[in-house]
Amino acid sequence: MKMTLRWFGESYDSVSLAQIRQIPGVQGVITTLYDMQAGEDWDAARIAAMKQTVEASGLEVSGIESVNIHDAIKAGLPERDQYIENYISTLEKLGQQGIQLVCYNFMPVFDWTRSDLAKVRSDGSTVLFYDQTEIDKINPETMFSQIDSKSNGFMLPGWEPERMAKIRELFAIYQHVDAEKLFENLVYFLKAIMPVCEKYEIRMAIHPDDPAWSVFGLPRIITSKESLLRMIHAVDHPCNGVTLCTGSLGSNPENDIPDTIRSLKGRIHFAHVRNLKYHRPGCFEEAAHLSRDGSMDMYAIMKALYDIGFDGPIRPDHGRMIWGEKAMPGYGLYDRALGAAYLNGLWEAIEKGEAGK
Ligand code: DNO
Repeated sequence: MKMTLRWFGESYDSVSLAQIRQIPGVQGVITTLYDMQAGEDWDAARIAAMKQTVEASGLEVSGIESVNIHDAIKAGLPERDQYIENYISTLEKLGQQGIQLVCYNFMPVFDWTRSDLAKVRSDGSTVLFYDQTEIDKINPETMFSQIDSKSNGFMLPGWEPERMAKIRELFAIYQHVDAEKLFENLVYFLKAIMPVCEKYEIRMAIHPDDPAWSVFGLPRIITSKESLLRMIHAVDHPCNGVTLCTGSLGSNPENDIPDTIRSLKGRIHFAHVRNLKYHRPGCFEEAAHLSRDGSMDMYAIMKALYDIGFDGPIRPDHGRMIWGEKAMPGYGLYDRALGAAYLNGLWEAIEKGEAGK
């Protein structure tokens, strides 16, 4: 595996490349052109400049998170083909720069959802928190303004103001899109992009829905081992793979993550590894990465990745906000650096334990 950190670009991130370079074992960043709207065709010169900036700091661009998918593609509207053309053109330009991993999601309207971005824990840190009973009390617009007001002034991934200004329109286009239709639209999209992925060996890595169930009545289709297997079999190409996100899949405690990892051997192209603490069904907080701080067995997760021979990029995921840091919720430096060090430690122990057998 290759340890990486997510980085939003110089104009958007409070964390610098120089800081990331000093986290032991981190070799690259997972980045994006953060101001690109879903559906836009990315500019080749900007991709090249981004790559140059990253490489000048001694790191590599290990992948893109995300090239977002326009809602016309997800909803299967007549104009989807134009947006798919743009997507293919963007992949072409990324491929020409040797960038060969793209993370994306297929969640309608929203990306990830939380009811609180700064829940205070007993250790004094703040964390992202989800409580379905809170979500049930509000409408999508209220949730957006709550999220926006707690974002520390940062633009959050998936919560771009442009997108949220059109929230009612967005809900309207999904009126006749159920889970089956959404799945068909995903397959249509993947079949269309596979040739360009094959040409440049770009690994597409779908991010699971977060949380792993329907929110505000919108269909969600990437929520379990079964749905991930269905999706990789529907377009059975090595470039069609998965971002194994433990926090998203793990929002449903019935998802057995080590077992899911083992069943996806060869098709996990990217991993987001973090821990959660369950409070009750539909309610969890994002714990520190350490197993005993939350509900997940992080050793078992890393061991499963090791056992399937996972050699792609991995990144610690959302961290707690600690030591007075002011950063985008989930994306500060300190707790993610602790997470990277911990995951590296687990990996070294597994590797040496296996070698000594
Ligand atoms: C949240 C992230 C997601 C993820 C996208 C991938 O912090 O895990 O926003 O990047 O769903 O497209």
